[in-house]
Amino acid sequence: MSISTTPTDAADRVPEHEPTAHRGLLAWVREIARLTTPDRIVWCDGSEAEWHELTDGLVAAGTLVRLDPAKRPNSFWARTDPTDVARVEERTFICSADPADAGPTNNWVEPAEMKLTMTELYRGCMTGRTMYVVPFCMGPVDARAPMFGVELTDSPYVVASMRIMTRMGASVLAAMGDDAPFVRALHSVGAPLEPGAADVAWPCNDTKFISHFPETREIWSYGSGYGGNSLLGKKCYALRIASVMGRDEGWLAEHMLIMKLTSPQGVVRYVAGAFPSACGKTNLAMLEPTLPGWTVETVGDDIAWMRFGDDGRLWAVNPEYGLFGVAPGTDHRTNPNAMKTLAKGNSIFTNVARTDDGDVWWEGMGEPPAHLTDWHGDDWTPDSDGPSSHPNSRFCTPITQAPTLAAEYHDPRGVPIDAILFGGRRRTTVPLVSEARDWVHGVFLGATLSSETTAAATGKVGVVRRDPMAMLPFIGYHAGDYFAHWIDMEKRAGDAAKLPKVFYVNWFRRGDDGRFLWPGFGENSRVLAWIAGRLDGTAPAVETPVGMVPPPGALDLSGLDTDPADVELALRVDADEWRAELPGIAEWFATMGDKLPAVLATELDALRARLA
Ligand code: GTP
Ligand code: SPV
Ligand code: MN
Repeated sequence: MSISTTPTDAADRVPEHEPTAHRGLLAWVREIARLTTPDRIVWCDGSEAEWHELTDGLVAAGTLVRLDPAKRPNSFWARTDPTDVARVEERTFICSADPADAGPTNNWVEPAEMKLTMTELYRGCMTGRTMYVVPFCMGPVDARAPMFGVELTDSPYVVASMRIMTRMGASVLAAMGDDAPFVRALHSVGAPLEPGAADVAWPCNDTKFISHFPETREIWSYGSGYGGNSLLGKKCYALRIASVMGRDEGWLAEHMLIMKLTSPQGVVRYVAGAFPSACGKTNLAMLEPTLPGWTVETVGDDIAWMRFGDDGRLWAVNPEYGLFGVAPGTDHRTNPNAMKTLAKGNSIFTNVARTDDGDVWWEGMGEPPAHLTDWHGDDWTPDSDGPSSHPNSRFCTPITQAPTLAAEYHDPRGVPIDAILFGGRRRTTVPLVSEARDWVHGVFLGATLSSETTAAATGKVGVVRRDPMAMLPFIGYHAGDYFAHWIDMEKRAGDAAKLPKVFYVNWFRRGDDGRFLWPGFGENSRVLAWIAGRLDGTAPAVETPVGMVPPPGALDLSGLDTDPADVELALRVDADEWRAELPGIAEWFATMGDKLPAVLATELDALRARLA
């Protein structure tokens, strides 16, 4: 890292102290320094030395606790303020010039008004702190058009996390040259430190804004230090801003895992999957198949950027460099490959529990130890009231450590997608797997996707809501325009046969007593095998009102110890349950007004007719 300036003259220093000649960047850094008045400015180079300096400082500040290096090399335990634990959707804004461009699914404030409000919040907000300049690139730096961003932040925790989650530092800054366009991402925890004042381990502010200015490709975030609120390359850039870029330029930025699936015969298929937050993307992306002979390799676990190749196919790139995964439920039985990734160290664990011998623990990781320090920092025993770890506690770890990483991960062209899965968390109604009849039907399935809310966002958990393409909190423009953009992909493809086939999955259907009807995790390979069979044209399917499903015997259940009756229930399409869905879908579509593509209204009518 290089320290370029001191407080008093932060704004006016000459460029030789700054490791770039990028005028636009320099001007912006000085402008923000003048506004936020940090004590110093640090240009991050992404080096090992910088990582150690940052993490040592965070340990000294009490934000991080170093874990036992013998168990967790170069790894740290973090606890947040108990009010700063997840994305804040009600404080997230799309500040498009025209409110119609934000649509019915986003909060909107006029951009000038939002900037006025936030400028006053930012004024002096970095007093007593360091402003870090974090140059980063979403996706490979050697891409034809590398997707640069620079985050200015006063949180060293964010810097350390960005080093794991993105390609970051001196090499990116060099690649930006002196005039590359970049997304301006401004972040502050909103906790200025007056001279002599004591800091807290997790500074943040009760006032929070996560604002996006789509026309100018800017992000302004204030008040939160956590996850998608503060690691601005992730949801803010790679989904909300990038979805607008994709609308303007003819591509898709999606909340999707990307996997490479290889059959026992060696046939390779690339599958993308959109499931809402905390609904199974990371687990599916790293799956250890229970079906012999099948292999799953990981390209991405959360975000996919999909562009048409010269061959007319949709090629997907994972813009991220790390995994920011849900900790609870992750275990050697459910996701052994995540456990192996974490065992290599170099990770930050946030809001999990710490064991007395310097390791981490969370719910679902085998038997609980007799004593833990929980995510509040309190003593915890198996008799304690609440869970030891926050339900949205996370591990942050380099994706390159995943034993399942596909070689194609590094390829700037990405991988050609054969199938898109949509999936949600539904106790009832939605069958284990179904296949769309065609592209428009597939878009209809995505546009009407529903799921129970999870702890990944603040608010009530377990409430069924529409979550189109698992993008409800992330579509950076009008959802009706977004659906039209998806529909238009068929025209863009030229040859519709080259578009991915679309499937709808639900790993979370339950029996009357609340038990999962399908064992999930590695057993999901059985569903993937059927999907691969559909792509090959070898697997049978039967028509139902909601799509095509595997007939009895079509799923390979050999060696599965789940009751076959449960599997049958998991696959069931119940016309009564589906009829009960119709008013909700109609209501949802009505919120799109005249922006709802007519073909989707036609699909709903057709579904209604098939269920009658
Ligand atoms: P985000 O990172 O928030 O976008 O979440 P995600 O979609 O990557 O979800 P993830 O894979 O982290 O899974 C979330 C939770 O669901 C974890 O507690 C998992 O253990 C659980 N889970 C994942 N896959 C399955 C499954 O197939 N069956 C069941 N029952 N639970 C699952
Ligand atoms: C999600 O909520 O979908 C996440 C976690 O992947 S966060 O980065 O906080 O958005
Ligand atoms: Mn996610």
